[in-house]
Amino acid sequence: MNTKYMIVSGFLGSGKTTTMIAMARIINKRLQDSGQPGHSAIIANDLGAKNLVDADYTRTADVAINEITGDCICYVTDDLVSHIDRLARDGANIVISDIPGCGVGALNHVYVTLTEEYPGKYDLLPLVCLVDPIRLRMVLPEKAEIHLPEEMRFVLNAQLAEADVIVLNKCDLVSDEEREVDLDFIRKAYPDTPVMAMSARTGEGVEQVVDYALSHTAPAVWRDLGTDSEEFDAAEAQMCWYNRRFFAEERDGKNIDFNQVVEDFMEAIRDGLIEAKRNVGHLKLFAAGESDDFVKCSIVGVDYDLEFERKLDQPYSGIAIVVNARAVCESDTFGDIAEDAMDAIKAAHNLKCRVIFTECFGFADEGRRNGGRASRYVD
Ligand SMILES: Nc1nc2c(ncn2[C@@H]2O[C@H](COP(=O)(O)OP(=O)(O)OP(=O)(O)O)[C@@H](O)[C@H]2O)c(=O)[nH]1
Ligand SMILES: [Mg+2]
Repeated sequence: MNTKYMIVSGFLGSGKTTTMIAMARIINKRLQDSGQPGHSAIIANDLGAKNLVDADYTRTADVAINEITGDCICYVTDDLVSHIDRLARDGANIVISDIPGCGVGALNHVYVTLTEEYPGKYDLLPLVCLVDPIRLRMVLPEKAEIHLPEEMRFVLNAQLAEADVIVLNKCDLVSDEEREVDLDFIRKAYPDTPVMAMSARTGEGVEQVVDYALSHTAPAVWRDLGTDSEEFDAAEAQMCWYNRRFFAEERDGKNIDFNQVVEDFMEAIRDGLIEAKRNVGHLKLFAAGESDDFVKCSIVGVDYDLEFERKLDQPYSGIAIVVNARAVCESDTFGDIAEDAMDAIKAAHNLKCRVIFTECFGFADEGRRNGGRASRYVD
């Protein structure tokens, strides 16, 4: 039997990782309950280094996981195939992957390419695009101001336009009436696309989305999404990626509450962004303590609350922290904001910090492409 492969797309912080974990758990339980062999597995895809927050977090969820980092799955088809096949050799019969949250093009670059270059190799399940009700306000008729540049509307619309099924996630955050308004808007804007609603956090509606995905196949037919346009380039050019892993320890070796350190660090970055009049699509942090103790938290925009999915159960004298941001900000400005935030927690909590790695790059920054080769000479 062919391995099934499904892509979950959606804007930064729309809930792709949370959804993939929720879906994988449901599928695994169904397989187990029915005595069928196999399991589902996740491929976490992002730009930048390995061992990012999403992969570390997914590893805490007893779901098989593999990472594709450094590039979007849209441009590394052979790599994607080898990852799917490796997971399949380890017993996975359903593989779910995401694409980076500013990404558009999974339909044309992944599904259509797989169909052309590896015909019949996989059963392609519907391309699920998640949308968060608050982000949706960017494209609703009232075009609410949520402090993201105009070009981001283009990305959000293009993501919805390439979906085989659109899922309004985070329904727990809105009333039933608001949910109906949102669903109605999506149905009218994309009349040919089925629309569903769920909450990956509470689990409401996730079974139905899994049912839909497993009982349909993706048509995988090329669509013009306008990604060769100036608008798309302009949207991408405003994004920066920040990935840092560091070890923070209390200078006198005392055990301290690192949940408070994490909160102060995240809030300091938020304050810096507000001051610079910039925003972040998703700022996330993960740090693992002893055995299965960990802290994971996110902010999906400067206007949103800081959310802890989990807090540490016990204090520590030192802990390795990984922080990732996908921001709408110049990379050098974001780098400075993060540095200031780190200085602030060092002073407030008597910490010393060893940086294990940092990456901070704009999507279109010089020196990122072309194997990193870039130079300028001015007379
Ligand atoms: N209230 C609520 N929060 C959710 C839901 N799904 C995800 N979240 C939260 O939204 C934030 C982002 O979720 P992720 O699953 O990391 O989002 P993502 O799309 O994978 O983010 P990126 O990979 O950075 O683009 C986290 O704080 C989640 O806990 C939901 O259904 N309801
Ligand atoms: Mg994610």
